[in-house]
Amino acid sequence: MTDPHPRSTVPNARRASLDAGAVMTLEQFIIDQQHRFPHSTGSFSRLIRDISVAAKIINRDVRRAGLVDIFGDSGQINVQGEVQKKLDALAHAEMERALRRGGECVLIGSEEHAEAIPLQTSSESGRYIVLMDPLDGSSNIEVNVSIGTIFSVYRLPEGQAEATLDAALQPGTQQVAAGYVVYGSSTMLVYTTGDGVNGFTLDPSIGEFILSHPNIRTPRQGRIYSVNVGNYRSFDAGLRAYLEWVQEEDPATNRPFTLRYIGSFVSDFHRNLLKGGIYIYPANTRDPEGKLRLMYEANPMAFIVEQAGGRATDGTRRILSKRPEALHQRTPVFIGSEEMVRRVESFLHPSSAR
Ligand code: P6P
Repeated sequence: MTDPHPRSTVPNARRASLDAGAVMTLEQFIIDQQHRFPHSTGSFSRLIRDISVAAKIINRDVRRAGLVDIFGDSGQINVQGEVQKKLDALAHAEMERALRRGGECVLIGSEEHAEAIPLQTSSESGRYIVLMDPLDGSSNIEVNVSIGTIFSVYRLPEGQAEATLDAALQPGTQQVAAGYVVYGSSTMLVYTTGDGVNGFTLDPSIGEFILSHPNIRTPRQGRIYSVNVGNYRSFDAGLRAYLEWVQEEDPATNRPFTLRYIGSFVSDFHRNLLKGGIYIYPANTRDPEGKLRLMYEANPMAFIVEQAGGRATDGTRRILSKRPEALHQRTPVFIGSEEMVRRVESFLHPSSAR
């Protein structure tokens, strides 16, 4: 069987050692990647490393959630009006602490804070903006269902001295990196810098993320669809027609498809990325703009899925090309295997169908 994950983004020297069964840590990978871009100053590498440190600490807290009194509500209401879970607040605090300490980030945008957070960094370094959902799917915390962290990285525009919110409101095509951490049966960090997608599994015995999924490519076609069909009656007629189509018996197109919906975007996305599938959170009568946030959920995952050969639209437009107007704006999301996204688009816009 050919390698499902050809190691094109892993430098030859390292690939040889990988083939010999040696492990590559995230630290080594970041250094190798940095050597491949001679102009890089190491600042970007340090930023990715800072995020990975925060991910390890959040992982520790998530794994202890049932044991230490960090369960349940923090009593604070976050900007989303949702009850903020203690772990949400902790995850934000760990990311902010790591980014402040690292000194490469000038501004943070977070689901947990209404306003963007400027970080004081020395003027000669610190040119990056990090937008994040510190803990996505937190309603699953109490029932031990996997959750995740999502991050998106932009560069402070050239010539812009002050890190304002406007500097953060760039289209997704301007991202310099995007990634997520999924706290599941194991903890994985998956990210892209625009040169393919690589997945690292945390080895808790040594506290290192190990390259386990080099050069992830998502299948062009799949059989898994992830959508909250409880909202079926509030969906657009075209989407309802698609949801009828996927249930029809047709061996030639591998139908009926399989419904898998965890209620945790990072987990549904990660499974579909590896196995092929589509995640759908559409506009509906309750959420006229959809539920997911453009800047720190849809854009980073769209960057990743496109780098892995998939597709991400709002049903009409490419997610990455949308011009943001606000930090917490929402967008409908259709994301995953290219052929599956195109198929549902043909139901949403029958007149323009192929
Ligand atoms: P619903 C979690 O709150 C989240 O943002 C995603 O992680 C998840 O896919 C979705 O909302 C679940 O929303 O309305 O289906 O419960």
